[in-house]
Amino acid sequence: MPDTTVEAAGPGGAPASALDPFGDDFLRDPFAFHTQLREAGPVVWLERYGVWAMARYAEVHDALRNWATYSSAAGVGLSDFRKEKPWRPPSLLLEADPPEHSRARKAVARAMSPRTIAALREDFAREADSLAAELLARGTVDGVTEIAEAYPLRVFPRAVGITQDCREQLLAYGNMAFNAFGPRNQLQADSMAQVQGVAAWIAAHCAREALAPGGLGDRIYASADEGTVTEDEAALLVRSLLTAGVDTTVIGLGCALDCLARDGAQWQLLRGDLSLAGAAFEETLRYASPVQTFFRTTTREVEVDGITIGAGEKVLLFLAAANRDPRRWTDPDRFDIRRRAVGHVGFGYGIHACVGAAFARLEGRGAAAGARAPRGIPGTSGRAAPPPQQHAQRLRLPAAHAPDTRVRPAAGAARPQARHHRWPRSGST
Ligand code: QZP
Repeated sequence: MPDTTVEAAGPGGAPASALDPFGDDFLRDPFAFHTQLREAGPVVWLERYGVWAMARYAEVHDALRNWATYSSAAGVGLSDFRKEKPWRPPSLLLEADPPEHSRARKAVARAMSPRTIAALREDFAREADSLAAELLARGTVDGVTEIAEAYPLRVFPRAVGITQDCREQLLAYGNMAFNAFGPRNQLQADSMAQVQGVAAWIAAHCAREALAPGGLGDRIYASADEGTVTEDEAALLVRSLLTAGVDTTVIGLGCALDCLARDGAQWQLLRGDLSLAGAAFEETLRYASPVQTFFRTTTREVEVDGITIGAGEKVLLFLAAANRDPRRWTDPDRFDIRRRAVGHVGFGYGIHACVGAAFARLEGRGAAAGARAPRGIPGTSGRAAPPPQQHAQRLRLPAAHAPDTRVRPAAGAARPQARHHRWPRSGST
């Protein structure tokens, strides 16, 4: 693919790139473009949007660590909250800096304490086993809708304490939230149109009365009882759970299935040693980066490797490119569940690192327990790669472009096959 990098064409002599990280080609196969961005330099000017990009591990990691210079309070999408009105009241968690962020984070972290997570383990494992049994009894299933979507939607609502009947709302709302991180285009407008009405449903289900006692949602209100957050803040923090808790794990599981379906040897390895389940999920996060990018906004002028980034500028952090930076990883483009994937930035890093990571890992490992099922073998009956779609993250696609991630029972000669589909995700909303 032609390299669009132009040396020294950016501000202050920075390398500039014409790549559009929200464009169809890029979103269809982001990894194909990451090398170009990494090689262009430690920091690159993206002409199209007038923002900076970092795609190397060291710089991404530094920026994530340095929250005081690389702020989240102006939003972590392309839109600058200081100049544009956000589509909803900003998240107290995602779109905030210390000290406000610290207070909010504490309330959520408390609600998802290690003890709470440990208490969920059995429920998650049981649900995985019963889902696996049901699916095996049916034969061929769609891995994206019937595993990657179905499993989180079985365990998440009960753990949080909201109604089990929340599928369409949570999927539509997550879809909107993630599309809102990208440019104002048709995809964003369509998501917004679909989410009308759902916003009210979400707000209603963030209320204390709507949450089952003892669930994660209710536990956030414990901080309101103690006065460390207000009742209104507690509701917004529950909104964070509902926004961030479903799409992310659905995509994560979809990516895991996708990786394993493409590589029969890795799948057999996992089947042969289920203690690799945690490592397989971690390697999926490194290799596939379900959340591909995030912005920060500089609070001051900062110099990065001789290039000066001005104050108040947007910087796009390519988590996915950092996760495959050859400066950091050996054989980075190889999916290998035996590798030590620790240190990946798939969950971010620093003060904003995923607060629900333990919850997500529980789901990742839980779903891998499905590998215990005696006959399950993922294979994909390869439909052609879907047409390009615009999206802020590597997340939803309209149903018409859903990949075929069918999981077949292993009958006789049936073997896992690596096939050519790109998108471990259907978008049924
Ligand atoms: C989304 C919120 C991958 C992250 C962007 C997921 C995410 C985290 C937090 C929120 C939303 O606080 O609403």
